[in-house]
Amino acid sequence: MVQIEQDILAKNNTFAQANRQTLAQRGIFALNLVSSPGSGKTTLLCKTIALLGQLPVAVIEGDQQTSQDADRIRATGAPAIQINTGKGCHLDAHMVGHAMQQLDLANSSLLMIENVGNLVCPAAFDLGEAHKVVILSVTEGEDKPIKYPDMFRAASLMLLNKTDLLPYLDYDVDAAVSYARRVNPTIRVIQISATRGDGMDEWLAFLREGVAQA
Ligand SMILES: Nc1nc2c(ncn2[C@@H]2O[C@H](COP(=O)(O)OP(=O)(O)OP(=O)(O)O)[C@@H](O)[C@H]2O)c(=O)[nH]1
Ligand SMILES: [Mg+2]
Repeated sequence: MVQIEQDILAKNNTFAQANRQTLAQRGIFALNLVSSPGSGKTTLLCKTIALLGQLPVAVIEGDQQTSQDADRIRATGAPAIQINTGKGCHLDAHMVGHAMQQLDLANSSLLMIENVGNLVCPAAFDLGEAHKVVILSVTEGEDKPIKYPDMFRAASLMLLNKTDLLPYLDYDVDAAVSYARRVNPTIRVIQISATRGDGMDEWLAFLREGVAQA
């Protein structure tokens, strides 16, 4: 079992390295959005695309079935490719490399990859992204970072989403942040509401800064 896992990850890492090199050559800032199902990844992407203005953005969508999320992205006017993983629970770097070839990626742009919704499998797979961004919504409970630590350890940024619902919930934001920092002391946290727009300025500044550096 250990041998098989090492072989799969080694092969993935080779493809991830190739993706990373292509992205670096073209000045593309790529993010890998990971979370449990329904935390608001696609909602956030649609909102982000609407607010970004002139900055070109393309999206790779990962789900087990359907093209619903890619359809939602295309409705905003941004190019999107849907990858269906079938029984698979995560995207891998080989799939993403193919999708990158099919997408008409602009130089000096943003590439957002929405991974399959779950807090386990996507943590282990490098896609060649600059950062993993984990989205935790306030309806999921404060304790997810310590129950699924690999994902929160692998991410550079945690977006705490659906904060518009806080008045209706018994949710301790400080506890959620401190659990995240327990597994990853350097993780950055931005509180957002993808539907209402809270926190979008800070998130957009992070994206613009990333593209400028890429
Ligand atoms: N109240 C509230 N609801 C939100 C927010 N963001 C997303 N939602 C709702 O949460 C539900 C799931 O949102 P999606 O964007 O489809 O979530 P997702 O993470 O893309 O889901 P999967 O792709 O299935 O993993 C939808 O009903 C959204 O309207 C938010 O900031 N506040
Ligand atoms: Mg989605």
